[in-house]
Amino acid sequence: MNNYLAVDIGASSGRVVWGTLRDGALRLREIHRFSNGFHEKDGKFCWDIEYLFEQILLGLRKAKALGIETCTLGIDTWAVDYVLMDREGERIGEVYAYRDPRTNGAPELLHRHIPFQEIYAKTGIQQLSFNTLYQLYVHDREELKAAEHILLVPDYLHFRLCGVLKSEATNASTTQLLNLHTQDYDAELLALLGLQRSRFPELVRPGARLGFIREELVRAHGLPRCEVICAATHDTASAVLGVPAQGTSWGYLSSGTWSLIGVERERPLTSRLAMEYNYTNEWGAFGTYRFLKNMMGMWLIQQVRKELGNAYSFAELAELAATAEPFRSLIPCSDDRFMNPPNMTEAIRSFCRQSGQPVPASPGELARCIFDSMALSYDVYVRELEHVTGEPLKQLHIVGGGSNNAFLCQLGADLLGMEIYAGPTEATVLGNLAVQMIADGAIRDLGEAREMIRHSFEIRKYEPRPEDPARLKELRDRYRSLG
Ligand code: LFR
Repeated sequence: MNNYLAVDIGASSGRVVWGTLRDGALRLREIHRFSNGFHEKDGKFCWDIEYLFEQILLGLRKAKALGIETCTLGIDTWAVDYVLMDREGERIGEVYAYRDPRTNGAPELLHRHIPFQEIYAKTGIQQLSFNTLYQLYVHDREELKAAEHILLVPDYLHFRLCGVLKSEATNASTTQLLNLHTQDYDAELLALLGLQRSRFPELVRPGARLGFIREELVRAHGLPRCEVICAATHDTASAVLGVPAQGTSWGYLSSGTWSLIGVERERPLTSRLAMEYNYTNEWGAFGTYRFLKNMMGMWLIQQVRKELGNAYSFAELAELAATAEPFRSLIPCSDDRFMNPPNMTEAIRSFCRQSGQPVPASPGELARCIFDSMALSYDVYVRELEHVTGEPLKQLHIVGGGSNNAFLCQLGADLLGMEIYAGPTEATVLGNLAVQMIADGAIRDLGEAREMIRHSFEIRKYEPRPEDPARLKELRDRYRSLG
């Protein structure tokens, strides 16, 4: 029996999970869980990359203590953020977090040199001001000049573990620097940044075998003998692999700190409408593309919960929301003002105040405002998605932590008038493991992996309850009018 370890690090937490295949079922055991978050340092918002690396080593040590002597390992993390490294393999400067406000206004500056339409035609990537393209554009020139290598976070962690320099394609596509036509970094965009192609390692696809963890690390930390395999290193790419769907006409909603809503396609879609709606074509594993859009996700409630002194669990906040008055106040969830405000509760209240709505006061009212608004934005985006692809969706799969929120899942089903399948929570870990298992020959292909996930984990079905069409229209109009 082979041991597969998934390291999955999101913006708010990370885990090391042990996966095995037994009697045709996939089993998971969480070995190590740790918190994550960016912190402010000298006015910059940064990730603590050394801490994250230590947590991986700690997880591996725990794996060894559980009797794992040999294994494969795959890493996935959030996207777009990068590490600069010099010739000697030393990190240069801090690792900026994508919520750092330094990229506010950066797209407008860059678009003076190249219009967004041209960038979109090349890359098919949605405009988000924190994309690596814009981050590098405003990065300190001296630091950038000194950098021999620019590595996305998982690529850097791979390097630290096994000394191999590669650029994993699913994550690299989120840089907004990959050209869909040449399938490599785009020369013109690199030239605009003043960077040579050699600063970025060679692209590799999920499933590539990177090598074994360095002997000195194994000895110094008491680690298992572990081969690093490139997972789909962008967490969203892994999450979508882990969607237990069958057939056609399904959409997904990967619900974590972000809500990523979209469909899987075999070809990118870069039509004018796709650009206007700002849909992205992120590269997936096994020749797929994720045609999706980012919307603000659990970040809103995570922040409010923190500001309530962590006095309520997420489940309690959902229960309180369920008893609060519905659709009393709404916010445009994905508005920039909610990206990284000094105080989320205040940002929500002040929006409601300014837009003449009742100001949510209690925890239940705040949670209700967030969940109502999120469910309404699912509706807006699913309608857009159907319009732009010309293909109606029959069902939506919600995976990730948000799939546990029964209140929000039901609300989504009601507003969308569509069946929602919720779960598994650990889709990202499962997608990460699936790539390793396929690389290993233990699973044939993605279809088999999804089938196995479907049979191994509980998936809850939410049927839409009838809604009054006039009320639905009123709600949609109200939500769209928020901007
Ligand atoms: C989700 C995610 C999104 C990406 C955002 C920033 O965790 O990876 O896909 O747009 O974080 O990296």
